[in-house]
Amino acid sequence: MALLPILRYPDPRLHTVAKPVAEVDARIQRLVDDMLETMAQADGVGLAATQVDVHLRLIVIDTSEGRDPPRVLINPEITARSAEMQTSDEGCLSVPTIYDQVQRHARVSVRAQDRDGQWQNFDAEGLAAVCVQHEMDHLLGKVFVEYLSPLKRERIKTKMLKKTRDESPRAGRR
Ligand code: K1U
Ligand code: ZN
Repeated sequence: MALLPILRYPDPRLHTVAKPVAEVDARIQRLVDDMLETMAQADGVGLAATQVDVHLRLIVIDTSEGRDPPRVLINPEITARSAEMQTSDEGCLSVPTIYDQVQRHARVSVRAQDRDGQWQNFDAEGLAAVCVQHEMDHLLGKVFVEYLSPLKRERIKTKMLKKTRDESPRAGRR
């Protein structure tokens, strides 16, 4: 297994729309395993393939604090959304150190293939519902900061560019 580099906002590749996975083969299973390792190492509760610069409809989620195995969602679709909404703090491994409030559906029903290519259905609420909607936005090229005001978004963009420069001061120099 391998740790994959995570794209950082405002990298334009985060706005790529992912394509469906045609076949769940050994290459996809290896990507799943690498994404699970990358998510765990980064202390995340979710990760979308978009964030590791692979533009396929694949996400992994682990919101159960070790009680259940992580969920692998290949070609996920939301089949039902609650009318009730909830507002909660969100973070993103592609926008480190930034947390802000986002309103989402309180419950969603999801249909997706698992690591073996089998179709599964499940209902999510609480953090799992937030995480599914956040990760599915990534597959559409949307980052959670796009729900915030233009002013906040510009401040975050500036902060992330500075953070990236400070962490690798030689990058981009001639
Ligand atoms: O970058 C990502 O897409 C992963 C992201 C998922 C997420 C967490 C919480 C709300 C929405 C989306 C993270 O894992 S952020 C870091 C984190 O571990 C966390 C943040 C807030 C609450 C719980 C966990
Ligand atoms: Zn994210």
